[in-house]
Amino acid sequence: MYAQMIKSEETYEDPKKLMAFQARIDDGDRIEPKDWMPKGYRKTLIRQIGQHAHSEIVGQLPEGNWITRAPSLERKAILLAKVQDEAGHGLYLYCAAETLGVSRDELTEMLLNGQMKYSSIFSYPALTWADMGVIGWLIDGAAILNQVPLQRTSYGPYARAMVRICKEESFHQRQGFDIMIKMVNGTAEQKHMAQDALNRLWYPSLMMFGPPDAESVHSEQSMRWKIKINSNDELRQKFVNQTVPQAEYLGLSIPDINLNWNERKQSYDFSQPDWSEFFDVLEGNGPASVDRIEARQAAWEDGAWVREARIAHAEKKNMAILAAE
Ligand code: BYC
Repeated sequence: MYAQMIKSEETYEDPKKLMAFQARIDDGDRIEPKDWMPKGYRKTLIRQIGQHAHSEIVGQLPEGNWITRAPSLERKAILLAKVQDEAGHGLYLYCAAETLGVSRDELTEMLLNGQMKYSSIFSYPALTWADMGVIGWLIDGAAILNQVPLQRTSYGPYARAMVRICKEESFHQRQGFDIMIKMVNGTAEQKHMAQDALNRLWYPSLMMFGPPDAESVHSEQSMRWKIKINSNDELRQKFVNQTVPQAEYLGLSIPDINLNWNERKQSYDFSQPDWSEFFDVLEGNGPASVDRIEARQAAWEDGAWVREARIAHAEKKNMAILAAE
């Protein structure tokens, strides 16, 4: 179905319907699953919501790997709850994508065969316990900045999924910052681990917001349709402005010699990440890219019996209903 949509993308759309649709968006109307929508709008949403869902699910892997090694029972319970939340976020988002006529199985297939992406940040490994702190502090912090405006996105099921997700992300961000506070007030070795995690994950965190606006192929149309509310660069700047004082509070240094408060802009000047590295990661060449897809592939194969059992159960139920009629 999704493949058919891509093929028919160029086909004619009634200009009157297109204009009426844009007028609804401009008026701030919510678009619901049964409403008429341009093929490009549907396709963009499937791409963005699908990739967002995949990011939540793949995003469980680096943290899931640390549950057994969490330093206390309390930290273990908190991390477990957080990782379970990410699974829930993935499920809300797959459900929102399904309202657009694509199945979760199709989306998963596209992740596994490389047709669909997941957030670049999860192609980096989590090497120490301090990475759990930085993931919560920076990665969930970046996710909140990106997702809070998405609560006002034009597609109803996506906007509603975001409301619950954002509440949980706030807890995730705080637990990450709490780990960082503990680490920086611990031994010299713990503080060093915290700084090292920040050094490794700072630029990958900046990449989460997507390429610079000038290279963002989808932004203009997505913003016209209010699928996206802010540009990639706007959110990246907001993230830097928000994070620098937090790093100062922790007594950690952002690994950027060009970081400077710009009085005129009332914002920080900062160095851009290495964008060639970003595009390379998107091609599947990140340090943990192969591991991530292999893990998802194994999970998909391990879960085959559950899918088969559910289909068999549904068929049995339908037969019973038919027999009773
Ligand atoms: N990683 O035209 P652009 C989480 C792709 S999970 C990978 O600017 P767009 C969490 C982009 O897809 C949070 N790919 O695109 C989970 C496009 O390629 P395609 C995940 C990226 O869509 C567990 C191309 O680059 N959040 O927080 O207008 C534990 C050109 O880009 C990335 C979301 O998914 C990237 N970083 O803007 C802890 C938020 N950036 O598709 C935490 C929803 C760009 O044409 N998504 N690309 O092949 C969005 O807001 C937007 O899709 C983006 C990109 C801002 C990410």
